Amino acid sequence: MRVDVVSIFPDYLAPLELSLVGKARRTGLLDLRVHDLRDWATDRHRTVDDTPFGGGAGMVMRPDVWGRALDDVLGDADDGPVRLVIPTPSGEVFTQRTAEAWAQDERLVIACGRYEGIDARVAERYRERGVAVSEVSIGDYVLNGGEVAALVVVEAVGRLLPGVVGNPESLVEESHGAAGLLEYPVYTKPPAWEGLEVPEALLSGHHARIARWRRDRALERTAARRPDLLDALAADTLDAHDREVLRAAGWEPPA
Ligand code: JB8
Repeated sequence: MRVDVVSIFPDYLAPLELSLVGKARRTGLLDLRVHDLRDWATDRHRTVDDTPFGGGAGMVMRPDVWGRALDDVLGDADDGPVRLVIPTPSGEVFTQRTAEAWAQDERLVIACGRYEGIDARVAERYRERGVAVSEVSIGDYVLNGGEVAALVVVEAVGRLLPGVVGNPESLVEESHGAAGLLEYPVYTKPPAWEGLEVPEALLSGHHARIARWRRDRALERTAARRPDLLDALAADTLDAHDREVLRAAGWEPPA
C-alpha cells in the first residue's frame, strides 16, 4: 500500500520510522511518503492560511495551496483508485471497521489540517472529481491538527496489511475485533507477584475452561466499560450463559 501524508509539520510523522510500521516501510510492504504543504505555497513567507469569510476566531487553510499539493500528490487519475483522508473533529468516527475497509485500498492520501481546518471546497472539489474523500474523527476530543490522527490511521491500517504483524492470529482475538467485545485481561509469569495470583482457570490447562473464563471476563469488562458495544451486538451472538454473566455484571438488555 502507498500512503502519502501532507502536513505543515512533516517532522510530526517521524514516529512512523519506528516499530512495526517502520519495519513495514523498510521491507517494502508500506510505501509511506511525507510531504511539507509549504512546498506548494507561492509567496516569500510560504503562507498556507488566511482569515475566515464570515468572521470568527482563527485562520483557515487556503484551498489553492491544498489544491496544488493534492493535484501533485494524487497524480494522474489513471494511477488507480485513491482515498483522500481528511482528519477533522467534525468527521465520521474512525473505527476498527474503517481501518479494515481502508486496508483493502491501494493508496491513501492524508491531508493534515491545522488552525480552524481546511477550506471546505477542497473536500468538495476532489469528491466532484471522483476521489473517495473521507473526513474522519479519531474520537470525541479536539486536537491542534490532523497529524496525530494521521499517525493513528497509519498505525491502525498498516498493522492490518498482510505480513506487517508477524502472527496474523493476534489480529483475530483482540478488542474491537469481530466479536464486538473488549479483550479479556492477560497474565504472564511469575504466577504469584506482590501477593497477587494469576487466576486459577488460566493455569488449569483445560482449553474449554480457559475459553469460558476469558469470555466471561470479556463480557464483564465490556458491561462495565463499554455498554454501548453490548447494545450494538446482534441479539443472537449472546447465549443464555453470556446473558447470565452480563445480568450479574449489572447490564440490562436494550428495550
Ligand atoms: C485543525 O481533533 B481532530 C482534528 C483537529 C484539528 C484538525 C484536524 C483534526 C485541524 N484542528 O481530529
